[in-house]
Amino acid sequence: MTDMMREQTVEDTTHTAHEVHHHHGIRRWLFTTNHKDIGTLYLLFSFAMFLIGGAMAMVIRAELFQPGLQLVEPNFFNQMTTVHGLIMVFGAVMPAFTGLANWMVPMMIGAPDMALPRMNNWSFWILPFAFTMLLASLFMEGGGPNFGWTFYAPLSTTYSPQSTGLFVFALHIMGISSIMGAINVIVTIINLRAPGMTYMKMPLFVWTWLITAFLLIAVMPVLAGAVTMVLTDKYFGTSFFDAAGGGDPVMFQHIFWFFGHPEVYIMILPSFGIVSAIVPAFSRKKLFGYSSMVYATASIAGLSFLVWAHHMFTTGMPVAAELFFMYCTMLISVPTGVKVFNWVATMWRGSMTFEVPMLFAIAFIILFTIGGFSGLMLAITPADFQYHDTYFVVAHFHYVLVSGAIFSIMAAAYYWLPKWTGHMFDERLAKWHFWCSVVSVNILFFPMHFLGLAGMPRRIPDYALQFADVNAVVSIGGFMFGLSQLIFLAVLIKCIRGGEPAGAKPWDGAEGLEWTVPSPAPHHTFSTPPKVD
Ligand code: HEM
Ligand SMILES: [Cu+2]
Repeated sequence: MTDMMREQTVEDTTHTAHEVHHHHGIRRWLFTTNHKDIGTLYLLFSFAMFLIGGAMAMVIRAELFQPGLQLVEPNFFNQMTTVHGLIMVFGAVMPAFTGLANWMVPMMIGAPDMALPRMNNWSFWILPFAFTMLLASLFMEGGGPNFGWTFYAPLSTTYSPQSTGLFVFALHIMGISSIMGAINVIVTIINLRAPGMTYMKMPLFVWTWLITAFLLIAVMPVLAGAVTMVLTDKYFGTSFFDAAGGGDPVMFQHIFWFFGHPEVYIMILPSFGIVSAIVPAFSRKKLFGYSSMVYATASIAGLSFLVWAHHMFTTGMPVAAELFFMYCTMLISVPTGVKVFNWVATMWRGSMTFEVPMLFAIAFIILFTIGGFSGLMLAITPADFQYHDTYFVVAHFHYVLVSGAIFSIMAAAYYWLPKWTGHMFDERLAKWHFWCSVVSVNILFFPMHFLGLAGMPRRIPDYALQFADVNAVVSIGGFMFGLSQLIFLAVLIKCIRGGEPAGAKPWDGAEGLEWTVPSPAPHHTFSTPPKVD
C-alpha cells in the first residue's frame, strides 16, 4: 500500500466511526463535541444576548429621551444599566469571540477539532444557565442587580438586593466557562498545529486569541475572588470591604480593576486579529509588519496589568501612584499606534475593494482610534477629575466596544459567513446594515463626549435641563442603531436559508487554510493534517 492509500483508508475508517456516533435533532446540539457546532451555538447565543442587552439599552435611552422621570422607576433604571453592561460584556462580546475561536482556530491551524472537545461542550452549555439565572433575578422581590456592572462595594454588599447571591453564582459560572474556553484554545494552539505551522506563521487571529486566553486565565480567578468576597461580606458576616469591620471599600476597586482592565483588552485583542485578516484580504497585499503585530499584541497584554488604577484616580491615591498609572496608561497607546499604523500601511497602495467585511474593518480602525484618543484624554490624571463618572467615559468605552469590538465581530461574521453556510449573503442588504450602523453609532455616541465635558453624570435616570437637546439626539441615534441590527438579523436568516453558492474561496485576496476547504466547511476538516511551508 502506498502512503497515500494508507492515509486514505485511515481517513475512511475514522469517518465511518464518526458517522456512527452522530446524533440528530436536539441531541446533536446538546451532546455535540464538534468545534463547528459549538462555534455556531456560541455565535447564536451571543447574538440573542446582543438583542436582549440591546433591548435594555433602548429602555435606558427611552427614559433619557427627556429630562425628568417618564417611563421607569429609578431602581429599575439602575437594574437596566447594570444588566445591560453585564450581558453585553459576558453574554455578547466574550461568547462571540469564543464562538469565532471555536469555528476558526482549528481550521486556521490545520487541526481536526479543538483539543478538549467534551470540555468544549460544557464550556458552552453552562452559559445559558448562568444568563437565565441573571435574567430571572430581575423578577425577584427587590429586583435584580442594580449596582453597576462594576458592582462597587458597598453598593453590592450593604445596599444590594437579595438577588445578589444569584448574581454571584451566575458570575462564577460565566468565569468557569471562560477559563475552560481559554484552556481549550491554549491547548489546541500549542498541540494541534499542522506540520510546518510554526508560531510565527500562525494567522494573527490565532495569535491574538492565544494571548487573550492567557489574559483570561490570569484574571478570571481575580473576578471570582472579588464576587466571593462580596458574597461573604453580604451573607456571612465578613468585612473585606467594610471599614466598620476593618475592611476597605477602595480595596474592592483595586481587586475589581486588576481584573477589569485586562478584561477590556480581552474584549479587543481578538478584534485586532480579525481586522488583521480582513484588511490584507481586501487590499490584496500581505499584512504590513506581521511580527511587530505579534509583539504589539503581547505588549498591550502585558501593560494591561499595570494600569488598573486609572479607573481610580479620584479615590485619593498618593500622587506618585497617580503619575505611575498615568504614564503606564499612556504607554499602551504606543503598541496600539503600531497596530493602526500597520493596518493603514497594509491598505497603502493596495488594490482595495469595499465589500461589507472590509467596510466594517475600516470603520473599526477609524472609530476605534477615536476611542483610543478619548482614552488618552482620560489617562491625563488631573483632567480625569473632571471627566470621571461622566458621559465622556460612556462615550470612550462605547467607541472602543461598540464601534470597536462589535463592529469587528460583524466584520468577522460577514467575512466567514460564506464559509459557515456555503452561501453568499445579500450584499445590498448587508450594505444597508453597514451604512445605517455606522451613521447611527456616531449619532449615538459622539455627542456623549460633549455631555460629559459639560458635566452630565453617568448612570442616572434624570438630568439637568441644559442636557435635554443633546440627549434627545443621542436617544434617536440609539433607536436607529437598534433598528439597524434587525437588518443584520435579516441578512443572517437569508444567508442561512440560501443564496448564491460560495466557492471554497469567495474573497479572491483571502489567505489561510480555512479557504482551502469547501464551503460550507465539512463537519470534519483535516482528518489528514495539511502541510504548511
Ligand atoms: C489607548 C488605549 C486606552 C486608554 C489610554 C484608556 C484609558 C481609560 C481610562 C483612563 C479610563 C477611566 C476613566 C474614568 O473612569 O474616569 C477608561 C475607562 C474605560 N475603558 Fe479605556 N482606555 C483605552 C482603551 C480601551 C479599550 C481598548 C477598551 C475596551 C475594548 C476600553 C474600555 C474601557 C471601559 C469599559 C471603561 C469604563 C469602565 C467603567 O467605568 O465602567 N478602553 N479607559
Ligand atoms: Cu482600564
